[in-house]
Amino acid sequence: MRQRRTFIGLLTATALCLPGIPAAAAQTAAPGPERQLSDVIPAPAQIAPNSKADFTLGPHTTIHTQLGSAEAESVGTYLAEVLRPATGFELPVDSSARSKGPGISLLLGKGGADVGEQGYQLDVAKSGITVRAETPEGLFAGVQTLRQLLPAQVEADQTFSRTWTVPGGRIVDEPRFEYRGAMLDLARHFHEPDEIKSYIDEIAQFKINHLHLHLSDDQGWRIEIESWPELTTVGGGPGTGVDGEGPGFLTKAEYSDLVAYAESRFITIVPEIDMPGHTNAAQSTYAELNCDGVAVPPRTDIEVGYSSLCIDSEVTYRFAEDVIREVAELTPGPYLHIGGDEAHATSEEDYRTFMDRVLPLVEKYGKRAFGWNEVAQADLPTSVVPQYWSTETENADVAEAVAKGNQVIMSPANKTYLDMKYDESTPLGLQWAGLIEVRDAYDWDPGNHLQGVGEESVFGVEAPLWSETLRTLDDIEFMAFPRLPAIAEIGWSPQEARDWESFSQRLAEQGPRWEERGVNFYRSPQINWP
Ligand code: TNX
Repeated sequence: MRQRRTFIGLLTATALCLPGIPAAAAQTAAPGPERQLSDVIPAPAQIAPNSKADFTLGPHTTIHTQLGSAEAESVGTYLAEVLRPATGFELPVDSSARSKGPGISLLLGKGGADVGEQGYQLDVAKSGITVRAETPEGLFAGVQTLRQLLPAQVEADQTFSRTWTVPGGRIVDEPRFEYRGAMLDLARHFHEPDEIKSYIDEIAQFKINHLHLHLSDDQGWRIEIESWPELTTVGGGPGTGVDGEGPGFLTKAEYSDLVAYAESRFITIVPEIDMPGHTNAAQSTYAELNCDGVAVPPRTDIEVGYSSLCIDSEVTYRFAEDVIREVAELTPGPYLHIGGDEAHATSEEDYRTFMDRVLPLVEKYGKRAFGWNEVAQADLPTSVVPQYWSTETENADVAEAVAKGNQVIMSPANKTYLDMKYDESTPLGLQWAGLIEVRDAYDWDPGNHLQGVGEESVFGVEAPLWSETLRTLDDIEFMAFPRLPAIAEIGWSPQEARDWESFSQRLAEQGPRWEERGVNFYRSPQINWP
């Protein structure tokens, strides 16, 4: 990681009542901005407020975007679409560099601080706002920051007649880890494409840049595979949800549409096909995937660890290759997750045999393999990324892989599992990894959590959300918010820029924003919601 400049740390001359100024005079002064430059999740790397440089949006504000860049223009269009309903302003997007008027400029290329591929510099001055980045992705991150610097009402879908002021100053920002993920489990309960898109819109605001989709498990198979067509018609058919809900699966067209939608929010889809365990849906659909050639009965209970593909059968590898090939072809992103967790019905030797044959298939079809941390029991090429989900802080296999050069995604279940209950009274969720209140999700450091896995071996962090108990988007939102922003901040912000007091105050301010957007969230008693 590059050296960070130390910047002016602290805040808000605007909020201070300066001695010598009579209170009455202070009251009649123009109101300052509702927000402070530091009121952002994830906390930016560097903040330098300037209370004399607030910018107020107006009916003539234009969004100027980098000349000749269609991508910058589409980020500008996204910003305009976010701001138009509540402000009622026209906010034309202009990529011609002709009009000069007051505005918000989204510029690509050098000219700002060195912020890497994902970072941005945001300058708020009286005359206008400029976001500079090396990539459209960086501009998008800057736009999310800008959005949070406006009053909560900006998130409403009806127009308010009021002032829209952004606090003045400069933010220079880039992520601590390049990978910041969330996961949805479509297998235990299918989630409709529109629900997934809605989740994408929410997590993008916190600079999450990957969405891992858990597409197959014992209960259901949720992605169309043309060479094994009954996986979806039967394996994803009626009654395949945990409580007998269903059918549900993504056609290839729906999956591709989701990939494109996510891409428009700079989120990469990471598909997961879980093998060699968690395969009951496939094995109840196709008899030849069982060693005895007899299809197992379908199951919708929430037991784990009972299913295994037949390791000695060539059909298993034809199946694995067909599935990996078709999913890889559909997926423009660089990663493909092959699960590998809780294969308790597969012997250790068989597990290694399976991984020795299947991991190279992921590479054959052009993808980098992810697997749950059990994959570290196999002989791992250094390109493979184990995703650490265990609750222990020691794991010899993972430490050994890291010593050989593998990187790890950190998802310790007792910190990042969004399906764990908040407290005993949480109506949804499980509690095998413990109860996870907001502060538990926030107060840990992925750079020193797991023995033998230091900062430089951490590829990123991810917050999985398993769906045994979750059906609707409301359910998903209730479990994800407000813990998802905690994980997002851990993944983005420098460790030294974050602390619970500050986070809990900034999180409180997200409450009204979720309310404006109609997002369900858990009103944790740890937070002083306004
Ligand atoms: C463990 S974590 C699982 C999932 C369950 C989850 C429930 C992991 C890799 N496997 O199969 O859905 O717990 O919290």
